[in-house]
Amino acid sequence: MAEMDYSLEGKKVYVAGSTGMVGSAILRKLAQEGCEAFGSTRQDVDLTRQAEVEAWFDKTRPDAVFLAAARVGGIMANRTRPATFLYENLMIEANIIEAAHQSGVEKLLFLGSSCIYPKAAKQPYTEDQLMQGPLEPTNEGYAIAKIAGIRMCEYYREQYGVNFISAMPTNLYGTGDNYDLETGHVLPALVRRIHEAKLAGEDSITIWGTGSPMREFMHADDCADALVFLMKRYKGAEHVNVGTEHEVSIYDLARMIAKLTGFEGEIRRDTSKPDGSPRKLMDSSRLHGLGWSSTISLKEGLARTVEEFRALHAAGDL
Ligand code: GFB
Repeated sequence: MAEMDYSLEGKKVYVAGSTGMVGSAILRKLAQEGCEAFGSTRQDVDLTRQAEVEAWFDKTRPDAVFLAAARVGGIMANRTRPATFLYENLMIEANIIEAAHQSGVEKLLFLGSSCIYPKAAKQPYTEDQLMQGPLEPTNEGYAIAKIAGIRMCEYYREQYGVNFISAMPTNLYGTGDNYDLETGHVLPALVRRIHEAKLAGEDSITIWGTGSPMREFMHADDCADALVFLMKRYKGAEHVNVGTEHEVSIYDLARMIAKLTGFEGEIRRDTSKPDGSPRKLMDSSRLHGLGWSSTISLKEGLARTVEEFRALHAAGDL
């Protein structure tokens, strides 16, 4: 296992994005690390506003920062609102990275996404393929913002000598996900659509696209575990891929969800909707080489997610 670089014990640790799926998973994980972890809500600080972010860092004085705040969404949200995805993500990253530097933060971990890699990159994606070709057009705005965040961390390291690192997780799902059918990612959208079809006694559901794209899904708790590991044990300039190295087609994902929800109807395809990237498998050997590996299989994570969704749905809490 890689040597300890930064002990979190006794440290003040700010999780930007703590109300989101990944940020809340990081906060839960930090509860076992002997540190004073805290997040923020939009009432505390609007992270797209530089003066508010500076005031927040002056007031809270964190030692370490997880930058998990972002405007995120599924393929349709990304495709129809590229200006919002580019603008908000650039502002959040720039404000937090600069404020962290100004206030003397000891270590910062920036979170990106697997969509930073070129559309035609070799599979599985290795870290060195960044900026080697054009991006997938359906989420180019988001990807450009995330690439800028990676470069900011690298440049701040070079210019100021700070210990800022970046991690690129694969497609995530888990507790606190967005179950909206229009703006959400594929996994929560299919859990909702298939569960509701089962309850309504429908004999078919329709997935977007051809169903053949391949995706690598990781549970947010697994990802949070990897991120805390990296915060403690990684100090390199280059970003690190965070994935499980297991992939599944969208159609097979729908079949797994159908099995868990007891839905026995037909799975149809709406090919007027976009497929996006045909495949997005990441090479996570750098992370594995440091001594971390995933523990939540898709089967187990999906079963947990379907149970959580059932409870939310029954309580009318969506
Ligand atoms: O998670 P998702 O929306 O985004 O998955 P990406 C899109 C894939 O699932 C496409 C298919 O192949 C869709 O055709 N799909 C099938 C559906 N049914 C549905 C459905 O009901 N809802 C949705 N959303 N998709 C995201 C990026 O790309 O990946 C983000 O948009 C981010 O920026 C994330 O980087 C990791 O996997 O294509």
